Amino acid sequence: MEKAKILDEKAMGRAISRISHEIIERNKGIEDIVLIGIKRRGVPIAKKIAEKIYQIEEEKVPVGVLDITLYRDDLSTKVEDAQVKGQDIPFSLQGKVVVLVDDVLYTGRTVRAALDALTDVGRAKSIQLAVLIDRGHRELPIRADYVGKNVPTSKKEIVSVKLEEYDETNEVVIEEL
Ligand code: 3GP
Ligand code: 5GP
Ligand code: MG
Repeated sequence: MEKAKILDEKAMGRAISRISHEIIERNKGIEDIVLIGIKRRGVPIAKKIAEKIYQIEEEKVPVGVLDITLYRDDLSTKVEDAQVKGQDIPFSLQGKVVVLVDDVLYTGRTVRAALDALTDVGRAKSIQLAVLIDRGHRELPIRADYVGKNVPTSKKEIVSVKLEEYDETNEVVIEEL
């Protein structure tokens, strides 16, 4: 059952635009920036941020991919853990500022696994986190540096992130299980 629209297409575009500006501002440019999207929906969001940064700075930032799978009892309740399934990072992380990008931040276990994986890939200068939606309920001491929208949720709710690449539309709605 659809409950509430959190972001429509325009609002999503504005959130991604703001995050892109914040990344540039906080890092005083984009010289050392690389983006890593977490599959699946973190990847098109990372690409949208890269496009926006290109519009603003007229320079390309590399975009890599991490594939991390969650193990849980079911999608709404207990997250067991997260494991790295694969990666496509065809550039060096040495000395880079890595901005991890995901659609939803929840327990933080996906990001923890991503940090582990990145440590194996190379010694980044620093790692930052950008998420479209922070729905709360963290189980680890992880927070995002860039947030499209904070959406307090109950654990029974699902944040449905729809992106044209997978869902033919760009919007975020909250659904009840
Ligand atoms: P996505 O990144 O393509 O959106 O975390 C891996 C996948 O599992 C995610 O894919 C996400 O959609 C889905 N997923 C994980 N937890 C939840 C949840 O609580 N609700 C919903 N709807 N999907 C979830
Ligand atoms: P975490 O590891 O922080 O618990 O969960 C983060 C990952 O699970 C994200 O990659 C995200 O895709 C997915 N996730 C967690 N909760 C939700 C949710 O409510 N909706 C969607 N679409 N994905 C979620
Ligand atoms: Mg995701």
